Amino acid sequence: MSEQTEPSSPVVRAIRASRRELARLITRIENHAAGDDLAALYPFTGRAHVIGVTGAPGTGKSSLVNALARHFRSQNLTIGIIAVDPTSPFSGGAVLGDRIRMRDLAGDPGVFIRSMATRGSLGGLARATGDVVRALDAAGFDRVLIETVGAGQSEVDIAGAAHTTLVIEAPGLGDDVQAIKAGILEIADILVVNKADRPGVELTVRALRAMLDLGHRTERIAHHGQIMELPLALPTTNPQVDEASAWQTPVVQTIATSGDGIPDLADRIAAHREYLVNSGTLALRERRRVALELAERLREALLARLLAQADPAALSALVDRVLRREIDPASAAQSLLESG
Ligand SMILES: Nc1nc2c(ncn2[C@@H]2O[C@H](COP(=O)(O)OP(=O)(O)O)[C@@H](O)[C@H]2O)c(=O)[nH]1
Ligand SMILES: [Mg+2]
Repeated sequence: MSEQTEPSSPVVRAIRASRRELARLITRIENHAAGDDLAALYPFTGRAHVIGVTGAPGTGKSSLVNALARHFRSQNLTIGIIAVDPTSPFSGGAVLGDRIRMRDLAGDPGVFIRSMATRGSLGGLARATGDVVRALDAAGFDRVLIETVGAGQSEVDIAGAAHTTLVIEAPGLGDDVQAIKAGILEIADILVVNKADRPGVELTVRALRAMLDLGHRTERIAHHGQIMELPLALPTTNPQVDEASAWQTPVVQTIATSGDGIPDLADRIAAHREYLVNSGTLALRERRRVALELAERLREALLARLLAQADPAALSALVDRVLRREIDPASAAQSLLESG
């Protein structure tokens, strides 16, 4: 990995020197037992370009991640891959097929692949994924690819950790305009129509372009299920981000299995990164993301503190009073706050 100076942090030295140590750290992150390590590695983050790859099952996300990873490797970039499948009860989802596809990458010291276990809540999974991204970033990987199934809130959550989000469609799956969820289009920085060797590809591309033309552009940040929407056209309040520099979501055709269209897709990803940096959007998004994460962590910590202080019997009595309609839930919460 491309790092010149020896980092002062033991955990960062360890994960840069040994992928076993990196794997162990990720396990600690999944078990919520990596607080000190995450604090120690945080100053070494902020270098990697994080790319989210989302879409319905079978659209070719794993194949695309594989093809992109090979392309980046040919440019001597190091790659971290995180596969998240919250819809699967098995850790890592359709791991068998993915493993076969990834086999050629797996022996490459410039590639690190990890499937995320799916224990706990989606919010917890999104948080853990964000922390794993930080670990891979601190470990020195140039690009981090996150594969996630578009099946609900999860892809929105996980998109919050990505700088550039690719939404994958395939002909025949998504050419019914109604089937393309508006929410998933909104998180797309680049729309990829994969399986461009299949019939109906033009139809899908046209449907997506029409939907893009319909939707007004908004700048958004997703975090743990919350979406803050701000109109991108805020030139008076933020001169760095104006409409002239607004990103036009491209529609790119690929054949992941043959590699057709992959160099073009990689160019678009690089262009998006450039746009994020040059327009000031990256700094703006990072600031919002940090503010949201801080608020979320504060909320959790305050709630935990309050519940730890509360007398369980009194809490239970309060629940009973709400059930008996003697007090409404908002007033009950207020009385807890005041007694705390
Ligand atoms: N014809 C064709 N098949 C593809 C293409 N990309 C992926 N596939 C196949 O589609 C199936 C699902 O791909 P996969 O990458 O597992 O999709 P995922 O579920 O979105 O990760 C596999 O059998 C792939 O070989 C493509 O561009 N063209
Ligand atoms: Mg997959």
